[in-house]
Amino acid sequence: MSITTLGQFIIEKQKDFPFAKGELSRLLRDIGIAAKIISREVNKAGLTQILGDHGSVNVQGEDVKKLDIIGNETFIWALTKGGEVCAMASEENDEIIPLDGVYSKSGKYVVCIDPLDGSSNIDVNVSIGTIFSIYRRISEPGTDVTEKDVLQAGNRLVASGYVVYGTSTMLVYSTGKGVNGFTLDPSIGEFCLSHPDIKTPKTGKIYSTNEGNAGEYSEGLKNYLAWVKETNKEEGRPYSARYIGSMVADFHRNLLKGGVFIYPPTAKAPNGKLRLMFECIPMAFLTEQAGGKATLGNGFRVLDVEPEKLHQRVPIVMGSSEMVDKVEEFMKA
Ligand code: AHM
Ligand code: MG
Repeated sequence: MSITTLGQFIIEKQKDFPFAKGELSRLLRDIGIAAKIISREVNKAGLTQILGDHGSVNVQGEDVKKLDIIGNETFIWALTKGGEVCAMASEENDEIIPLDGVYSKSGKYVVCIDPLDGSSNIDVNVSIGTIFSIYRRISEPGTDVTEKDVLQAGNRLVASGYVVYGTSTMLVYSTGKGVNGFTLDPSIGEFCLSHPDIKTPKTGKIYSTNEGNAGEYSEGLKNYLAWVKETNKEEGRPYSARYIGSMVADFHRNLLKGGVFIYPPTAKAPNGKLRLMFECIPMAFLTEQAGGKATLGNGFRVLDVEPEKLHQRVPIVMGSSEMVDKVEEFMKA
């Protein structure tokens, strides 16, 4: 048989890190397990009353949990059991979450997650995703973990990835040696390598932004949006607008097909909407690993931003390198 499961791939790739003791491999395996559980919950969500708002009670009298809470709890459970992680930070929690597993205090790693990104799409059966990133802790293993362990720039990232719950469930990740994608085969319950060594095209025909906000965009960006529709016809045809409103799904499509994703500052969100730690850094890392670019829209690399707050937001322009350059050219002008 010629399939490679995620578990087999992780073990094979451990060779790339000669001093590795297997902790990161085990951690990645635990993330794979959490992803499978969340995928199962997402797939049956409409049948088991876990769509919609948290706070209601189901027919059995049990609390109905929102999918993003299930996602959060699943990660906390999987990473606590694993023992490689001393703390987690989640888009769902204001503060970092020290993990209280038997081995957690001496765990070398911290993990940031957005357990269910694109939440507005949950109730309408449109793709959503999970985003994760892994850092080596700064404090001594065995001591109390602090927010500083989590607030690290993306250029110190050990690994990041996402799971997209789409027409099939896929897990895509990188440990800094390229990007690989795995599709969940429900018949055997395994993620199987389906997209080895993903490289994003240098250019493409897709732009992804919430154009409903365009009235609040900078003049430069408005001009870019006019150019993609009109002037750009010189290049053959206008670009296609594609915006799902689930960053993971928008990102995944653009990664494979080529495109640019833009979430700039708006009046409502003067620093942009997307969170540095939970959304922008992990995706920027994957973009760069696939040969693309991710900036704040002014040439500054997302991975070089020194985080100040856990839930800090930043503007982002990311995707095919030539397309990012073009957006920046307009934004500078
Ligand atoms: P969420 O973390 O609350 O789900 O919000 C993040 C999502 C991203 O997935 C998506 O790119 C963006 O919000 C869409 O925002 P908007 O509706 O403002 O375009
Ligand atoms: Mg999110």
